[in-house]
Amino acid sequence: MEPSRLPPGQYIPRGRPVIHYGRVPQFRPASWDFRVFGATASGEEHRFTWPEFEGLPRTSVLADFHCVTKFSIMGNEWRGVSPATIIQAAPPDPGVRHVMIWAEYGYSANLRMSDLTAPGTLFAMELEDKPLSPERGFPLRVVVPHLYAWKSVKWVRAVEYLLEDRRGFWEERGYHNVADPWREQRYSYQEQPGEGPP
Ligand SMILES: Nc1nc2c(c(=O)[nH]1)N[C@H]1C(S)=C(S)[C@@H](COP(=O)(O)O)O[C@H]1N2
Ligand SMILES: [Mo]
Repeated sequence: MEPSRLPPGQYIPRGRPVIHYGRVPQFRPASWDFRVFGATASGEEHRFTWPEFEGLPRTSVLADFHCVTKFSIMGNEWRGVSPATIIQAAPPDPGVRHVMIWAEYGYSANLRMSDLTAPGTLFAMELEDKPLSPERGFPLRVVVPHLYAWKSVKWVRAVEYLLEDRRGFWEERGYHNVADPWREQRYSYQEQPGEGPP
């Protein structure tokens, strides 16, 4: 039998919901930047302007999308910049095991370094061959298809390399630090020792 592509407790909705906390930010290309900061190997922050970021090589990912509110959207084609490209331009200190992804208005989500470098993870600029729409994260969002979608940060502006794990926006508000949909890691009370910051 084929293994199911739908994680436990998920369903396929009609249409494609848009979900976020707060307002859709304006994109201002002249002041937009993408920063890599925290525990970089050099100790320096690395900053991309919009023309620099837009010029980076792109790659495609075909992936499913699982929201903790239980809907899943199957087979999305994202296109954008591989995290490997960013990590190569601004390498982390060898002790870095975790990152914080930062968006406009201070939204954030933490990831293990291994989630950032996982094959499906992408800094996406396009969905289904079109630029992201404003409400889906234009001009840039993260997609982390193997984790619940609150980790797929829209309107992303920075990556912070962490020497110790720290909770992001929803992880501080009762959601699971790891967020693997196949293990139904929805809430922080389910965390096992070692799955979250002490
Ligand atoms: N910046 C930002 N990114 C965010 C959110 C948010 O509130 N702010 N919500 C997350 C949640 S909970 C989900 S389910 C997905 C929804 O993505 P979609 O609107 O493309 O369906 O975006 C995620 N990324
Ligand atoms: Mo969500």
